[in-house]
Amino acid sequence: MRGHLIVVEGCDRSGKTTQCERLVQSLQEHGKDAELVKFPDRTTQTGKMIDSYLKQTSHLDDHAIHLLFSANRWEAMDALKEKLSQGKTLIVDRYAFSGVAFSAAKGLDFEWCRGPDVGLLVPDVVMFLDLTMDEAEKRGGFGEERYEKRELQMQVRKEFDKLMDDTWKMVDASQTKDQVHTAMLTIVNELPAPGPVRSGLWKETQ
Ligand code: FDM
Ligand code: MG
Repeated sequence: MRGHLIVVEGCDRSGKTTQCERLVQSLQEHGKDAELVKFPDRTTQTGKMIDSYLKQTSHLDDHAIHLLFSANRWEAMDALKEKLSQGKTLIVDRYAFSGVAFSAAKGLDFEWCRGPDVGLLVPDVVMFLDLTMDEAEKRGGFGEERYEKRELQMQVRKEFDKLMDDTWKMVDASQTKDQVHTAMLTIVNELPAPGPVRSGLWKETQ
């Protein structure tokens, strides 16, 4: 049986990365073959360009960087597909939803933003770590990277709202780390057995 493709989204400071790591560890401890995937993957050629853009050591046109983020996902698809069919469950820290939310928040056309990711693997579930901006800021300010600013993050949240549908699982990220972890683990454990790997993002309800 193939593994599940589990996407975790949320605004900055929501605890995504910490929780994704913990989820993978828990699943492994329970005997599941699970692996962490992170977008952007900053190690590849496109990833290095993205990294320098985010660290503000390079400038790129908004459309160009959007396409690079998408290319960074596309170049990973064959490998992810292979892993899923080998039975690996993939926990994916950000995906095309972040791609659209951040670029649209900067002012790019929402529909245009969806275009490059049409056809990506369809996740079995999207979990959204939900945290208000005030709670996010209480967690100790944003960092130095390009998008780590209150105004933009507020807009990103609005764009995420447009992408959500009733298949998304909202997780209250203001809970303790243990509570968030338990909520995420429960969602994963309740997923139905997966059917064949599905390509074709956005064509369904998302
Ligand atoms: N980001 C992330 C995008 O703008 N588009 C994308 O497609 C993806 C995957 O990159 F500000 C933004 C979101 C965030 C930044 O992400 C780096 P991490 O999770 O902080 O590394
Ligand atoms: Mg970050």
